[in-house]
Amino acid sequence: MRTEGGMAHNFIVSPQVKDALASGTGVVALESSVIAHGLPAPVNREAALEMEQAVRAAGAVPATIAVIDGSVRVGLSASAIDSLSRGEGIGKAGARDVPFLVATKGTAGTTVSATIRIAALAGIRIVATGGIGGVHRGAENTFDVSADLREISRTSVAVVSSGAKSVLDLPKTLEMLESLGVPVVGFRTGEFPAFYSARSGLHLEQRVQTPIEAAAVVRESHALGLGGPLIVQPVPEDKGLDPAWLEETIGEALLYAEREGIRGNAVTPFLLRAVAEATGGASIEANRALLVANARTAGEIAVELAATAGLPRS
Ligand code: PSU
Ligand code: MN
Repeated sequence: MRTEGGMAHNFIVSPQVKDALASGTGVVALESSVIAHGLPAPVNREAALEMEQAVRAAGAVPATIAVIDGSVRVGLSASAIDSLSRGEGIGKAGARDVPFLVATKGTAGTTVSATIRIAALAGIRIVATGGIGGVHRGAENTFDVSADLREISRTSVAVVSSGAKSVLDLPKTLEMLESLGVPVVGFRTGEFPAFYSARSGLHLEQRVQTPIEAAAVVRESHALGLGGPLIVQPVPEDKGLDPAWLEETIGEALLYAEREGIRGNAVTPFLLRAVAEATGGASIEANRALLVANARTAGEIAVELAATAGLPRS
């Protein structure tokens, strides 16, 4: 993929993203599994474009990442986003899936794990998403723990999310993030957000109030060679779901998934769809709102990171 002398032919950074990186403009990478599998049409396409717009409004340049016909793409055209939004036949790629996809000329939306690995290769330092993958409920039996966690821990790319998806076991996910040595910082919150809902009851020890403070944590994490950090911000207040109602809905979705024998990387998309149906689409509106808010915050942090790049560290 990356050759000694630069980028290989199957690693394509768009001209806009290339220019931004060269001129020291802030860049935010965006994942594309949420487009291909996380949200239904037409909201997926709308949300993808709104996220890009939110990054631009903050003064940074968006770089949506995907694998298309065997090429790793950093920065997508509107037509590429359109084809990912149609979803049918489009794979879901974690970091480990990328080599096979490139070798066989496949196409896939990239999850957080693949997106941050590719972002790091391209020299991008921050990614925005909705909710990261984590430790699934019942993982003590299934061993189902998202590759996002390990990848965040070994990749110095900041991730802005609304915590981990609420279908997961959030206390175990936080424990795992601690074990893996990932800094977890609340952005204007002292509580680990529960994706569709702002409240999880899980206390965060570290909290920042401004993009400048968040950028400082990102720089220091990277200086220490740590992964992440994971910067978490709650869903916008008017779109958040009631935590008790959400829990009830998730309980039903989990039983349904078990009855249907859903396994592997199909679990998360299946559960998100089941929750969307049970909430009459309210979870989709929450998801869209938090994606856009996270893109905006990541854009603001990227601008601060760019502003201070190259200065001597104090
Ligand atoms: N955020 C969303 N919706 C999503 C995802 C994130 O709002 O669908 C995707 C991300 O790509 C994340 C993936 O990496 O879900 C986690 O999938 P899994 O649990 O199979 O690792
Ligand atoms: Mn999994």
